[in-house]
Amino acid sequence: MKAGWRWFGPSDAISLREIRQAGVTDVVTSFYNRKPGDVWPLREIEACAKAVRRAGMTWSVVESVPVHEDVKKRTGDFRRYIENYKRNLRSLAKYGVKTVCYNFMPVHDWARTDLHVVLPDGSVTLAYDQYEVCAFEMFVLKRPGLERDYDATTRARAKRAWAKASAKDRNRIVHALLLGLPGTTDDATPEGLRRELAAYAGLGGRQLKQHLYDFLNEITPVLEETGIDMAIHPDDPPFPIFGLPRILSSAADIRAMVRACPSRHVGVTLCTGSLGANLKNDAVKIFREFHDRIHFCHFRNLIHSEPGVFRESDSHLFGNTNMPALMLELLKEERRRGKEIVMRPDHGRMLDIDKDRTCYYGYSYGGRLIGLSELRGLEAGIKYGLAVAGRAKT
Ligand code: DNO
Repeated sequence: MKAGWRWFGPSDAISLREIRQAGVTDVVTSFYNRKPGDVWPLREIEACAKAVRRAGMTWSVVESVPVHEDVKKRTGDFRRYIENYKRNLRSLAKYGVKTVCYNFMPVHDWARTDLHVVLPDGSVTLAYDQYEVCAFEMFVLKRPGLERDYDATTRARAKRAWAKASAKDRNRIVHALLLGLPGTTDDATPEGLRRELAAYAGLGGRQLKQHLYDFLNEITPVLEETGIDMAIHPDDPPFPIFGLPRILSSAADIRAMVRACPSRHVGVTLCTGSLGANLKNDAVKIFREFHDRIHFCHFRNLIHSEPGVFRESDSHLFGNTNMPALMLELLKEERRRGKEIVMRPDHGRMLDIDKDRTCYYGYSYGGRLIGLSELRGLEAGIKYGLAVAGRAKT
């Protein structure tokens, strides 16, 4: 496994030097000031690759090259944006960036309802509660047709929860759901969000998926030419939110994409936190089934109190993803390929060690440092176990 780390560029509170000190070899970054659809100047790409190299690491994964909403809807200027995308892929490949993590989720990248869950030891984590999302949709967004996504029991419970919620709690939910989390462009307002949602009215899941396959098949010649692997990020959460169609929430969705896009360069980012938000998803099984299409990994864990209600775990090892079993699958796949796969510890708790700096939600230094160390320890332990077992056999 190659130790990856998401770096938000020169404005990141965490420096490349600190990242290297964490044991990282592979930096995962992008140009966060650029809008989806923009052409990235070659010299910017070169400068970034050089800065990472100077710091003693490699820029091997770009997360993300955002896909313009026109491409997702196949409206407006989508052809030009696809051409721009291809151009960016070619430029990235020139500087050795051969893995692209991106998503095709309409409007919203990822969502949480609480960004400040304080754990008993004083550290802070993120949480999601589908009843709070449902209440937000009913009372803030006032979204027509939400009965299609939430059954009567869920709606009744959401209503009760909202009635009981203090002004502070309501603000917390609204703020969290409208916030531009890393990956999204700007913070939204309820009106702005309503407008963006309206642009997707009438576009169902099946059609959105077809648009994804069309996009991927259109860029496939460039993937073959450059050797770039496209690693789609699963939906976060992998169930309905705001009435938006979902694109990649389950093994069935990955299966359909793989079937529609025969190139092996078309693959996924195995994000255990996003997939694991739906308890029906089993990351280990998913890894086994699509092993040769897993181009990048985000590892972390979740603790559910019930389906649809969870928080990010205290530890990357423990929660609803069986991390040792998954690590074993990753190591087996690396052996088959004769090549290591980049894994980045995805999110981490906010610890006191970071109290004097502003980190992006989920992207602390201390929390991710622990996560990475745990995962590297797990890897070393499994490798040793395999070696011992191998020797015992001979
Ligand atoms: C959240 C991240 C996502 C991810 C994008 C990739 O923490 O995993 O924002 O970067 O979905 O396009």
